[in-house]
Amino acid sequence: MKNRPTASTAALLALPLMLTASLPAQAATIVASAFAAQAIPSAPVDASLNLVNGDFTILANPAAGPGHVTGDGVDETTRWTFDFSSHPEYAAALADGHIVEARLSFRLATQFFIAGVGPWTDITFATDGTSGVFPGWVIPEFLSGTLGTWQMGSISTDLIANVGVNGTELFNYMASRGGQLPFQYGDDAVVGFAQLTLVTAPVPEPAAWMMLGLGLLPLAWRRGGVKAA
Ligand SMILES: [Ca+2]
Repeated sequence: MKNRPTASTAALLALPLMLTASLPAQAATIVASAFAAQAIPSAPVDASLNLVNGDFTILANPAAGPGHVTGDGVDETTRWTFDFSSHPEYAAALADGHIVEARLSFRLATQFFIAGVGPWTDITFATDGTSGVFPGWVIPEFLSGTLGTWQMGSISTDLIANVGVNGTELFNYMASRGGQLPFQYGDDAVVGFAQLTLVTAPVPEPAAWMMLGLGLLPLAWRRGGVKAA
């Protein structure tokens, strides 16, 4: 029985070491932004053509039908890429391997209102158009106005907490592209500004859990030994 306090003390002394071993990296915050040349494109183009608007490319939509153009914020898909690679904390974020918060902010302009509200059933998600289709953030109808009159506003959400995006999958998608995170917005607003703030955090490494297991083994053996004696 005398050995018991000694074994417990050893475990207590080892605990901070094991916790330290499970935190090899520190949390980091990285930010990337995309800017439009014009909040409202002054010269829309034929619906068969793309329109490059600063960091945003508004895609052609020939299927939209007669009367449609690219750049009027009606029935069109916008693509851009968030580039985190030059952020000062990018290397620290890479060492973490996991995203715990993904705060996406937009400034949007639309003239497409139904029953006085918009944007109408718009959605945004991370994708390069062929892969990485994450759960989409359905933009709430946060603007009010009348059809044909432009209105502008800003909106923001956390894709992890509120949209259900998996933080490890999002991290892997970005890291595998050298810090580039492609995005898409559709389809009844002009994206004037977009910003994504990623907060990363360390995930416990398998090695740390192994150390934890190995650290407890002698303790269990000792306690068993005491009982047998
Ligand atoms: Ca259009």
